[in-house]
Amino acid sequence: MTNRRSFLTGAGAGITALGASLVSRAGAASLPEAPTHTSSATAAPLAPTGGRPYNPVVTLNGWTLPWRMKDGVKEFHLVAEPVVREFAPGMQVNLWGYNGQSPGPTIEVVEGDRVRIFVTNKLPEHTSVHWHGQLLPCGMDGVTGLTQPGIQPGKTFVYEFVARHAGTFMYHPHADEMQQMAMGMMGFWVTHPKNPRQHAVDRDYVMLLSSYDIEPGSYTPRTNTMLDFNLWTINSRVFPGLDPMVARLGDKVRIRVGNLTMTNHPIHLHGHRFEVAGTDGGWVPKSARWPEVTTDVAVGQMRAIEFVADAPGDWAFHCHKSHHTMNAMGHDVPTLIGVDHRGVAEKINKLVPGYMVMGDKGGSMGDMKMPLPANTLPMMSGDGPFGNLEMGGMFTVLKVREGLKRGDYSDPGWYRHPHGTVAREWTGDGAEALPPAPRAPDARPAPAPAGQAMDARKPGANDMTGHEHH
Ligand SMILES: [Cu+2]
Repeated sequence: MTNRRSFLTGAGAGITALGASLVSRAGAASLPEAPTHTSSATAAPLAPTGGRPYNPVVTLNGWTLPWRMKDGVKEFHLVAEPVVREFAPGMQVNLWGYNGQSPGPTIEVVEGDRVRIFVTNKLPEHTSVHWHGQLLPCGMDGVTGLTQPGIQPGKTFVYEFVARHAGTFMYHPHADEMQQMAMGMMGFWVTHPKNPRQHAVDRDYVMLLSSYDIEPGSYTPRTNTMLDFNLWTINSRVFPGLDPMVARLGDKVRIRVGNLTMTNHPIHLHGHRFEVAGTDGGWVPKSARWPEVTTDVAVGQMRAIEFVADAPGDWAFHCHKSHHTMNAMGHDVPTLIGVDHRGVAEKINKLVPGYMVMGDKGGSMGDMKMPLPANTLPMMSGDGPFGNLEMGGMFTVLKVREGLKRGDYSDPGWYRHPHGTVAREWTGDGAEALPPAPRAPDARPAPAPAGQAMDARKPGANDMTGHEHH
């Protein structure tokens, strides 16, 4: 829902271009209006409304901040404020963000633009904004105490600099960072090249990684957590709350990822090979790129990966740390694989109604349907075309389809696989005889030949190396 505190005319998920009359009216005021956006749907790319042309990006489950031109300067207005963000249907979280949302809106400018950003603080404590990766005058760098005093509640500060080089950047506070970033204060920044054909791609997705520690059933992150986060988000959303990334077969696709969590994330794409084409330091020369299917995005880093979407299908895109593709859970659950607790649950159930045993068959928790406290999400959920999609957290799907319209980002539904191209249960014999399945050599010591039991093997010692349970 787009709030009319803004000068933008919100149409559903999209942000439409500013009417010229609205711009000139806003231009008359000294402080630009601060558009706000509270929908968690992916907004359509915001085409440039003036200045040099560029190919706008798409912020997954987010939006781009409109601006106004004043005397040749692009003016933006960010409002730091408490927000409510839906992580996925069924879970609302109290965060801090910008202009109605966490992450804040993406800022898009062109190399060489002079940019003026007004920052109003509606938080209960001081803040500042650091423009991560920008080459700018030191006093515009946004480090509280070092380059400026904190912006006190109710105050507005102005930052102004020239966006000197094209690339992938982010913004975040440099004031009480541990609290403010743990509460979701961050946003994406893209500086487009002066020549829109340079580094041009057909689809350009942007996302920030952040993490939260939210006790199931509660609404506000615990901000003093150092490492033990339980919700791993892309643009403050978790699967199945994340939209798919859509591409037309043959499109050149860029995905820009920034990491503002406290650990690294090996980002993995199925079915394609990509290259890291850019970092927060700039573009990687073509001769220095190598093919990858996973790239690690370390803390405080940004990576822009590029590939040709040449394989139709629904391809998983996710962090490769398996705990990061799960939603909130208790991490102190013991491993129960191989433990035979037949009958145990029934006995405990007599004492503790609702008790259930986790994971004795390997523990596909995605299939467990247990009652959840209010305002939390199953660890792994999501309905796929073949059943339960056992994923949460930093997971979404790249949907590559033939014949999509340029600029069409709507979800094309699940992939229709050509006949005979889907893994299936083997039921046949004869023509499709099952090949032998050789076993790894037995590492256990060979049993002594009969009648020569000379070595002092304790009875049952052999069992210790096996996995039998009695
Ligand atoms: Cu991760």
